[in-house]
Amino acid sequence: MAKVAILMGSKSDFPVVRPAAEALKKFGVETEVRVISAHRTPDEAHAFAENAEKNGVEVIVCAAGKAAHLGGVIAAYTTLPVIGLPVKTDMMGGLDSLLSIVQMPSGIPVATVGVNGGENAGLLALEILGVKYPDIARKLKEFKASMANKINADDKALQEELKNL
Ligand code: RP5
Repeated sequence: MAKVAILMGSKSDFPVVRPAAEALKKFGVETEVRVISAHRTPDEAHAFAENAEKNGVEVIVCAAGKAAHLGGVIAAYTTLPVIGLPVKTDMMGGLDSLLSIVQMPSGIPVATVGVNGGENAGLLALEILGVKYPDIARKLKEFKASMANKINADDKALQEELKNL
């Protein structure tokens, strides 16, 4: 069974992480969700990253805010794909978190989703897993088709409304 780890720098990040965990659960992916901080528990971050692959983890999502170094630190110790999830802060809507995660030095990539983009972090993890697991790839195709159906239905309904303007 596919396995994803979702790490967050603080329990206060959980509301942002929740949609990622929900997306993965919906697709039947085993998920380990942990509070591990690059700054407050650096030894745990190091150990987690170093052991992740042998513990069966295939993708790691790292949510953090402010000087958000969790994704970068985890990526430094593993070759597993790391997805950064910047958490919104009072500083310019989370620009501090976003830049801390996305502006990695060459050689240590962290695939970064938008600020508070929990669902997209989960979906991106699923797309990575879909390369290996045909069932996940098939479910993603169904998910995209249902989104397209909804947008087409909304467009149709809007055209009807516009006739009465
Ligand atoms: C970061 O600092 C965490 O990821 C969190 O977003 C931010 C604030 O943490 P708390 O002060 O709420 O614990 O490490």
